[in-house]
Amino acid sequence: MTVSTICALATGPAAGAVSIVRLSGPDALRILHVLTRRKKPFEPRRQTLCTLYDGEEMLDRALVCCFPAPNSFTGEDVVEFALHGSLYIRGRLLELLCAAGAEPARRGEFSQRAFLNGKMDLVEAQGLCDLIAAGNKAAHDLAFSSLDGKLSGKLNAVKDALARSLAQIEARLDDVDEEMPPLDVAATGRIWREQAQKLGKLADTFSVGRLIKEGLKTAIVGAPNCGKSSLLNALVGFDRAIVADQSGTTRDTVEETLDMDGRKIILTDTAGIREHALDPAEQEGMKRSLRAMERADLVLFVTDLTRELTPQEEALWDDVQKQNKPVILVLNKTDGAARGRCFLEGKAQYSAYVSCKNGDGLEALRKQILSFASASQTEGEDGVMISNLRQYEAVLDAQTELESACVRLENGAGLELCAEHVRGALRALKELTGEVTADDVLGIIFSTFCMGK
Ligand SMILES: Nc1nc2c(ncn2[C@@H]2O[C@H](COP(=O)(O)OP(=O)(O)OP(=O)(O)O)[C@@H](O)[C@H]2O)c(=O)[nH]1
Ligand SMILES: [Mg+2]
Repeated sequence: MTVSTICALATGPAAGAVSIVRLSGPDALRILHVLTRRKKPFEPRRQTLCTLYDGEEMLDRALVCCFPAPNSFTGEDVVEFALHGSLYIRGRLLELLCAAGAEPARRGEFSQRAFLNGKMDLVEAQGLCDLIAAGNKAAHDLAFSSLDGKLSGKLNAVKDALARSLAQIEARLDDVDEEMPPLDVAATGRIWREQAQKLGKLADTFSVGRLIKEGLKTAIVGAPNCGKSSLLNALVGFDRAIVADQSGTTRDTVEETLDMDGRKIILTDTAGIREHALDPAEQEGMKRSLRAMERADLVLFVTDLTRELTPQEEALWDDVQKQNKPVILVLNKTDGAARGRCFLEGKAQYSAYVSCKNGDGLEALRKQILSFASASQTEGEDGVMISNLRQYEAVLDAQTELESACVRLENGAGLELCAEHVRGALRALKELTGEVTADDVLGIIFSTFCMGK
């Protein structure tokens, strides 16, 4: 199959001082010479200032850099054009590149080629995609540990151990004359258990890895007028939601993302829940509140210390408990005249006294929220975590297969049967790193990448 030469804008879509257009494939260098009319070869990996021609006219004076194969991002001949960042120049250059024989790249196609040319495995490629999307330090660090090969390294270590023990078994299965010493069953079982445990630990990091990558979805719920919108505003630091004296101010959910100490927190303020809605809009608002609560990773249940608890609030509290997710009871309006202690406090595992009016207690609440977004409990000592569902499922698959292998071995099953499970575990891990992933699956994975990458 002949490989095409692809091109795309690698920088953002807006006009800026500089834009970068990338060209990769067997025709890249030929096309570069056509556009620059230069006869001499370009020095590899050094920027050269040259004129790009559009027919007889000059299109731009640009810095051009060549990366001849295989020492390039994709492993193919690559050319990068650093252009003046006008929308016209970049658009016209892409047209000229296509006229000279290139094709527009699909999403993630440069990374896909890098993967196919052995420049990185699938886990590292995913890390690269996540790195570009990372909006805070934690997500950045997480992506970097994948891109850097730390996650792949762990997976490869497990793969190697399994491949070695599989080779031992297969040698025995082939050994019809029984010349080899018998397999050390106990030692083999130990190796599989050990590897299954490693995979289990890695799978456990997904809950936190996912939160770091996607953000901690935090729903602020409670009765009307208890100060939910005030709390949202206090936490985000500006007047995001309308705050008013009357009950039933917030109707639609109000979402705001914030960076708390390098962690992504997605706060959702909701309509207060009460027995009788004033109108259909409030009714719909309350439905949305419940939905936001169901989707949340963490619930902030706000109550107003200056009021008695209503039966409706108690019922809502019970509903929240049924969701089986972490809840912080936020006792608001500590600046006002308290009506005794809120009896919910005894029931709550986590609580915080705050005043959205004067800011008291907010710092402590912030710390509590952060503890749910932070990786301290499950993060591996090396910060290597799984943050992607596909990876998580593959690791779980591999772990399950290995555990089945251990059980079979302990029950004295034949080696062939055990080996089949170990092969299953190996297959799951190889799919994860991309050694045996089907083309259509690869296409789907890379299509989630950004353009020009
Ligand atoms: N004294 C005092 N008043 C507060 C505090 N927090 C909020 N309020 C007041 O309580 C009233 C309701 O605040 P909101 O933030 O709109 O309450 P809400 O829970 O969003 O109300 P709905 O959207 O109607 O459900 C407003 O008058 C706020 O100024 C607080 O900590 N202390
Ligand atoms: Mg409100």
